[in-house]
Amino acid sequence: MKCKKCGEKASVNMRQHRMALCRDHFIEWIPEQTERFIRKYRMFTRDERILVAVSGGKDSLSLWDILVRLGYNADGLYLGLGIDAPTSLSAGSEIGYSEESHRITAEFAQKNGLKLHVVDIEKEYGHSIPVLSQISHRGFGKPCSVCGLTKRHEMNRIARDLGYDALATGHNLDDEAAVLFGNTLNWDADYLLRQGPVLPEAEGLARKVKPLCRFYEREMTAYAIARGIEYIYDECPFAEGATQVFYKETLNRLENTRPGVKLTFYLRFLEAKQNGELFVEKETAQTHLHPCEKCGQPTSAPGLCSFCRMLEKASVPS
Ligand code: Q46
Ligand code: ZN
Ligand code: ZN
Repeated sequence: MKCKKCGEKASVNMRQHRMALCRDHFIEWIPEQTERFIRKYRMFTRDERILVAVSGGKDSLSLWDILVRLGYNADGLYLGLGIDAPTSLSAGSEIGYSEESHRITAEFAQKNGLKLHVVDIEKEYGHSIPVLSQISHRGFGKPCSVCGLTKRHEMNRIARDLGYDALATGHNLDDEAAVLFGNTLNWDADYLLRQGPVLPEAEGLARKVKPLCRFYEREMTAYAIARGIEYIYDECPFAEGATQVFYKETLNRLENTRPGVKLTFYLRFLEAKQNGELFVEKETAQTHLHPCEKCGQPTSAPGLCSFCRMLEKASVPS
């Protein structure tokens, strides 16, 4: 395989684009494409301040790297989830997942002279995510539901408190296609209507953007390696067995026989949504939101938002 741009030996072959590139052209191509997506979906401009949610994984660190290379004003936010010490919920989490991902993220920021905000959930709310999950009895023995709820709440809180214009996450095409697959299997109208590269700012909610949503996961791995970015290889010990992982594997099997199927699935969905051709006719849930009585973030539940209710159940004063 030869690089499409220079004819040298290619190191990344992208079957879905019928294109192969050498290392040097690949690490130029990724930011060029990202810039195209940022403009196409009107994510943000160079005058705006972006907060990148960084987990220490290849996607979020690559996203931060790309945005900075493109000249955007992007700071990082790391959430310390406390997924380290073994608890009864976490056999096998002895790798010190949170400690290691924090170290990697902090080193990346320092090496590149970037600003990183750190929120330690245990310091902020008295308990780590696995413990909060246990004592609030949410999530059927898995901390992912409390973890997701907490991450959304904290990312929104920091983005708004510190006056950022947009909150960027490193979701790639494999993530988005898996979520879309799940939402379609369940015909979940609310989620389908809200899924996309940009979720606009609304009363109390920061604008959320996903600049990497059209890149395959393996492209992001290739980018991180080609740029020499150190990232955490181990997945969160709780990720194993998650429904999303099963959807990803299913889509990968389809992709192996029909290269490009994942990209088409996602892009056709975005097109249909934009043209009003989705078979779901519902106002987005955001229309009936009001501020939570405790934290002020918008919620559709009466009184407290789900995050504050979870804290209350765990008897943590918020
Ligand atoms: S970090 Fe949190 Fe994930 Fe770990 S506990 Fe589950 S949701 S798997 S992206
Ligand atoms: Zn080349
Ligand atoms: Zn609240």
